[in-house]
Amino acid sequence: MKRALTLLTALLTSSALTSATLAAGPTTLREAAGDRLLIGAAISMPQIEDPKQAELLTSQFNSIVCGNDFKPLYLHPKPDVFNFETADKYVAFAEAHGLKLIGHNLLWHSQAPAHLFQDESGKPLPREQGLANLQKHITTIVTHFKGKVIGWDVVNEGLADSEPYLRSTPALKSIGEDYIQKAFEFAHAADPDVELYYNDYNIEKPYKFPKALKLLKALKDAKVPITGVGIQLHCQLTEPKTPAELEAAIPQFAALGLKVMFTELDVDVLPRKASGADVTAKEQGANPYTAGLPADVAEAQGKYYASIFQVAMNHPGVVTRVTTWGTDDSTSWLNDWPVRGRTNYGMLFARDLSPKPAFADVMKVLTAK
Ligand code: 9MR
Repeated sequence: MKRALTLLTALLTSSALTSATLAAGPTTLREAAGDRLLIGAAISMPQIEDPKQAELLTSQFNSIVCGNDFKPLYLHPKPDVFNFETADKYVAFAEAHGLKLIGHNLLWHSQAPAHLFQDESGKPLPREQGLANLQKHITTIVTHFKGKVIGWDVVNEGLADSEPYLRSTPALKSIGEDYIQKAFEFAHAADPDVELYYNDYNIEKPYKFPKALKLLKALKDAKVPITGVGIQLHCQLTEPKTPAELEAAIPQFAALGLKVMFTELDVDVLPRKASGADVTAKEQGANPYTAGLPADVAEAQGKYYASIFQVAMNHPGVVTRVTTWGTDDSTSWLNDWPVRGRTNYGMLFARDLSPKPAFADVMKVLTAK
């Protein structure tokens, strides 16, 4: 009798809890997004090794991308050396926790080994040699991760900020303009099932959007196997026009038959001159919030974040993923770019991993009827 009573009490309590949870609705980003949107985070080792970080990651997010450890410099440091040891730890973590993994990246002008496209004196390799190196590089890496990543940023930041079209990179100088097309073709040949993306910053902005459209249209016209375009979205509170520009850009990318992803979202609250994410930018700048983020700034950041997620929700089936470039404020690259050593607050979670006002604002957007 006593046992039956205990059981009954337990049942009542658990069903009461369940209905309370149901009435309160989703409590995490991934629950709130459901299957409408992948919610991603860029991570590094601490996020999978530190139990608290890992708990935040796996409860809030359903996809990951490595901020650094999949880059060509680390996976392919020397012509005949490929190193998958660290990267494979993320694969194991993603598999253990049912997270989708995205590979970032196969080709970039930064964090890339010189041997791919330059001789020892720094001169561009002849086209045929550059192409052969690109093919080996991409084939080896994509084959290694076959069935383990859902998609690859195949070419990262190939468009120029100031020149009229493509960025002048070692790959461009060795192979020529079709290096982008070839990169996608080699990746597709190695894994016909994996999604392939072009990823860049500021391509929603008027100065760069036409270049992006030109490139993506040329790739589609040439029947290049590209699945989607990643708009990075390294935003600033002081650049409030982004959502309108984003709204306008998305249908035009979608009209080419591309999925659209917001791949590196953060909202910088500190003053900076550099727009986007030019890694070479270095500045001096104020560091006003070392003692904490003022409530009004946190509130403004929340509104900004919400407006970006709202744009994603406005394009169901087209915008398929929103990835924040980090998880919490302490691990964000914004603490060191473009000014070194500042206390920045670009993410949805605070340094103690608690949700910031922006988290609640994003949840409101994701759960709105
Ligand atoms: O988050 C990355 C940071 O830890 C590195 O120091 C930086 C080096 O270039 O790269 C960062 O990630 C970049 C990404 O790979 C491409 N878009 C811009 C990102 C921020 O620089």
